[in-house]
Amino acid sequence: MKVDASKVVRIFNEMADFLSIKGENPFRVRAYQKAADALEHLSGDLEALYHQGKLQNIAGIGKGMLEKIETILEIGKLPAYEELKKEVPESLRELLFIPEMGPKTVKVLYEKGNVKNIEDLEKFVQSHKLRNLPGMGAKTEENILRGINLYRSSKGRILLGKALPLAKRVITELKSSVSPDIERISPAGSLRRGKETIGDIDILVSSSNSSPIMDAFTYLSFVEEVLAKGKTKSSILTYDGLQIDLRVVSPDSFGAALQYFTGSKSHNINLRERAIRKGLKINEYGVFTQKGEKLAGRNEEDVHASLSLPLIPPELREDRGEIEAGEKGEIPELLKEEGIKGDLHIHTKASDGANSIEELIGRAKQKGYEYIAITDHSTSLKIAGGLSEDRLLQQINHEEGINSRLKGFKVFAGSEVDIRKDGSLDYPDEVLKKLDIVIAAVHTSLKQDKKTMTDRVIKALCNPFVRIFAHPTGRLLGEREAYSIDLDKVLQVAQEKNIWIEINAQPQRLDLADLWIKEAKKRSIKLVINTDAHHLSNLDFMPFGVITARRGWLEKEDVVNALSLSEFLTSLSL
Ligand code: DGT
Ligand code: CA
Ligand code: CA
Repeated sequence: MKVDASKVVRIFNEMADFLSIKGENPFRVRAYQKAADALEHLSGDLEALYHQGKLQNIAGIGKGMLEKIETILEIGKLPAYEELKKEVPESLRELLFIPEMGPKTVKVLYEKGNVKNIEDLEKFVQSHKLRNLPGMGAKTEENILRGINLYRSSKGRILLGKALPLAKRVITELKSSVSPDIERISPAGSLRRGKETIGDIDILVSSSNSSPIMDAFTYLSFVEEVLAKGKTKSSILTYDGLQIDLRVVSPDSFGAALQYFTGSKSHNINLRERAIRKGLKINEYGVFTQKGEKLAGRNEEDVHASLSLPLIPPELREDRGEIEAGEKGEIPELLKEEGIKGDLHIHTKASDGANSIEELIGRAKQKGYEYIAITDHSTSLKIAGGLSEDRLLQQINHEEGINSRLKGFKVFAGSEVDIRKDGSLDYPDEVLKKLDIVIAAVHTSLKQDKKTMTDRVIKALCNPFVRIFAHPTGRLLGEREAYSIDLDKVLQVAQEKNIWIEINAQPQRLDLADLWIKEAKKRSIKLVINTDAHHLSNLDFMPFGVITARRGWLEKEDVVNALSLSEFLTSLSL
């Protein structure tokens, strides 16, 4: 059987965790992590690359790792991994996912406190036994308990940024293996609605011959386990622990099924009530009259039309007034991916990015952009290679030079300026005024109380040179909660001062979140969708930001970087 890269990635990541809990040499641990990282970003099929002898050229895969990959490809498993799994309890790994819990702590708690899993950890902390260990106090207890809650609430949900590429892969692979039997195929569920995290992936197929499709689905190379296999529905589990549900329906009810399985549940309930009020019945097979006459079912558009509604975009189907808007003919013309003309938050190797300005321009042009802003970190963010004033001035000069050679494309001189603890900015005004785009952002002292944080941010936004407030809540999905901040007040100031609020397109951030985006729009605040790229490939995060903007009901007019270069230049001088 074919071995998918995701299987090797999982084995290597687990090896790294097990070894680190055992307290093994950090270099060895790192070797596994690096190889897993490299394999995760592999372009091409693992086995094919291996047979072409191309794996050894990939950075991160050394000789030792190559041999291990070889073993897995040959016998389907790695003996060293099987051994480790017997030695270290599997549940200990899970403890590493709790913020504040490093491998050393896990090891100590296991050996000294017999803490084997999350439940043990919770009891251990609640009974204040943790305090007896060196370096641990009341603060650590609090942080760990908060971490446990965060972990539990996100457990089993994965990022849109991970689910979407996987779903696309499933669709491509199914199409290539059983295309004659597939009439139509589409994602459904929360994935189609573009939610920031996904519980399971739902895919819907229209076909009159389901069995070859179900066969192909359950034999996809990344299937770890087949949970169910039937004529109309099958479910699988992938190597990265993700469930995918595939439903096959007949072509004449595809539209109704797509509406039903896209949800959300509360959108469906509202829609059904509307149908009842009109004396109709709606289910996953179609829309019917009392007498059982079928009015619609083949296309989603017809399903909505039979209820006197325009097609409601999936991203709006969260029961947030979309049906009422449809009724009044007020469904917005949502922003499209092609509408984006630039990216205004990008790091280069001058700070903690990986690429040069020139490389980034190349990629941006390929995307059809007309401008980008280079926004490296400011001085005091030392860990992120923040630029001193001198280096920033040099960078501005360099950018001027580049611009003099460019036609129809512009690089804006920018900076992601740290908002210091007291709300002051990390460069003096004389420096800020030399920049085209000043982004203000919080990176440190994230645990300040709500009032202190809010005042701090507002003070920064009142600086006349600040244009953008980036990743406004600092959340990292599944990893770190938003810092406490009064967004209502911050938006009020943004509105007064014409500050653009960022929708950060990094899959872990998607910050500002959909509900607040909608609120910002209501107050006529402009938003800007940025990738915050630290690597060329991160420029590809843009679609996740666009989906999130659509979930916030945004149209082209609401988004600053949907302006053409000349329009954008005008808006800059306003
Ligand atoms: P998830 O997977 O937790 O991210 O969220 P969804 O929305 O994808 O939920 P899922 O996978 O349980 O079900 C997919 C869709 O199927 C859901 O959005 C709406 C529809 N659906 C599922 N169960 C029900 C139900 O009991 N009633 C109604 N009206 N719709 C349902
Ligand atoms: Ca789902
Ligand atoms: Ca599902």
